[in-house]
Order: sequence, then structure tokens, then C-alpha cells
Amino acid sequence: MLGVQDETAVTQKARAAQSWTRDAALALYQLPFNDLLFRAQSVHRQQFDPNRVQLSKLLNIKTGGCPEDCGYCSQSSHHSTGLAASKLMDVEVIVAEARKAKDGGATRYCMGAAWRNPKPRDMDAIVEIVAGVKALGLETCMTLGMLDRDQAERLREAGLDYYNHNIDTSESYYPNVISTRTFADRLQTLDHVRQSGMKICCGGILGMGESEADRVDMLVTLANLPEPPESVPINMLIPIAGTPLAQSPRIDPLAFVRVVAMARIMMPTSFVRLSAGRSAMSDEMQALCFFAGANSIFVGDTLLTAGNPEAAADRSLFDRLGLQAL
Ligand code: SAM
Ligand code: DTB
Ligand code: SF4
Repeated sequence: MLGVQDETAVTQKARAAQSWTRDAALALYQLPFNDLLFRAQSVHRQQFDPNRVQLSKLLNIKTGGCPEDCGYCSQSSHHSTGLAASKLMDVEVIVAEARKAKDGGATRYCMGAAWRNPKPRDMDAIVEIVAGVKALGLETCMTLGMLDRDQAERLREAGLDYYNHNIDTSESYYPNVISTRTFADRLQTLDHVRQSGMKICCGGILGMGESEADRVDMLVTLANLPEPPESVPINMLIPIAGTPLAQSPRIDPLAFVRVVAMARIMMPTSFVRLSAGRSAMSDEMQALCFFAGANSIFVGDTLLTAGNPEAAADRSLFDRLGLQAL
């Protein structure tokens, strides 16, 4: 017989694994705003403390010169963004930065590299970095581009907790954003990560000129993965001068909030991260995102290459909303 806790786990897993149809998701997206947000907040309260938000910190451990042509990215060598490329940072510098982030209240340390995929010669250094950051007692996350099965296995053995690999948009809009890899490539790496036993951080970007149907399709893909991602970053495009998508029309803030609410309802047990783009959001928009079920943010004034709100601004926002760090 199952114990109470086992039963809860089984029910949660069954609920999490429900498959969403595009029609059901579209119906949700089109609900009156108040109905959608009420549902999202109700789901949120069943799974999480509504006044706690998880804090992650990002570090770009290898900047620029990336061979991929992602239309939003400052680090692609296909675009002239004026960003200077650098080599992989030394492990000591990374660990010192991670210690500062821990002192600042972050519980997860996310490290990004502007690679299409890690090369075999990079793997020893990466393993050392994971071990060094983990030894501080932080959760570790990396985003290094595509991984093969062996690389995913090696990262898990090194103690990496999460791997971030975004699908970014819908399958049909994907070729408008990136031409150097396919949506299927993305899903394959996610499968390697899942098989290795690491947790998945996977989401997308809004405001790249995609349609409402694309937003809904992206969420359906995420929610219908064999297991939903444990962490779902919802980014608002940060327009970067020199990139092909820099002139995209800004997304309606209320449409952005709707997507956050949808992510909460469709992936009830996942952390939904209000990710890139907070510097361009009003406090009121962020407050609505938290009400819609976002319960994670990046802290610190820099993301990978772009800006993020200062610590003082986030402290003041949390105080005004009665929010606390998890
Ligand atoms: N190279 C790795 C990869 O793409 O998998 C990791 C780094 S990449 C910069 C991580 C994610 O950041 C992208 O998948 C994208 O969702 C997000 N991102 C990058 N540039 C952005 C921008 N200008 N605005 C919003 N999100 C962005
Ligand atoms: C994610 O979804 N957003 C983060 C993280 N995963 C790696 C990256 C945001 C990058 C924003 C643009 C920049 O800093 O260059
Ligand atoms: Fe490279 Fe990642 Fe930027 Fe794409 S998003 S160009 S893969 S660093």
C-alpha cells in the first residue's frame, strides 16, 4: 500500500503528466483576464507558498563569438553587436563570484557559455567548475548549448543539478528565429538531459514577433514533454542593437502576464521564472506576474550580457508586495 506521501507524489506526477491539447490551451489563453489569473493563483496556492520567490544568479562564463545565429542574441558571431568575445573563465574567479551571489541571497547559480555545444576539451574544466560551485552549497545550473548523451551523463556525475536549454518559441516560428539548428535538435538535447537524471530548466522568449498561437504552442510543447521542466523561464525579449530581432514590436504586458498564468496552470509543480526583461517591466507588471504564479527571478544587475534591476530595486519591490526569498 502507498503511504500518504507516496500517494501525493503519484497524484502530482499524474497531474503533471497530463497532456494538453492546443484547443484546451487556446481556450485558457482566451479566458477573461480575471478568470485566467484567478485560476492561476488558485493552482499556485495548492503547490507553493504564494509569497515566496526563488532567487537565481546568472554568470556568463564564456562570452560571445557563438557560431549559432539566434536572432535575439548579443553573443552570436553572425550579428554586429559590438560585444567582445572572451575565453572560458577560470574556475577560481567563477567560484568567487558564486560565493558573492550566495551572500546576496541566491540559492541557485546559473552559468552560461556562448557555445553551440561544449567541445571534448572543455569538459574537464566544466566538471571542475560544477564541483567548485556546488561545494559552496548552491544549486548548480548550466547552459552550454547542445549536449550529447555522454556529456549529459558526465555533467550529472559532476553534480550539476539543472541544465537550461530553451525551446524559445513554437516549432513553426522557430525557423524565423534561428537557422543554424532545429527545434528537433533542441528536443534531443532535452531528452539527453532527462535521461541523465538532471533536472530541466526550459522555457522561451516572448516579444519576438510571434503570434498568440505560437505562444500557446510553445506552452503545449513544454507541458507535454515526457515530464514537464522543473523550471520554466519566461523571458521578455531584450532588444539588442545589431540583432535581427531588435525591431520586434514590444509584447503587450497583459499578454505577457497571460502566458505566465498559462505556464502556472499547465505546469503546476514547476518553478516559473520571470526571467530576462524585468528592467523594462513596471513594478505593477511584475506584481501581476507574481500573482499569475511566477515564483523565481534572476537577481543582480547583469544577466549574461544585458541589464537586470539593481538589488535595491528588487528589495523595494519585494517589500511593497510582502514577498520573501525562498
Ligand atoms: N548558448 C546556450 C544556448 O543558447 O543554449 C546558452 C546561452 S543562451 C544566451 C540562453 C537563453 O537566453 C536563450 O535560449 C534565450 O532564451 C535567452 N536569451 C538570450 N538572449 C536574449 C535576449 N536578448 N532577450 C531575452 N532572452 C534572451
Ligand atoms: C534564460 O531563459 N534566460 C537567461 C538564462 N536562461 C540563461 C538568459 C537571459 C539572457 C538575456 C540577455 C543577455 O543577458 O544577453
Ligand atoms: Fe549562441 Fe546561445 Fe546566443 Fe544562440 S542564444 S547565439 S546558442 S549564446
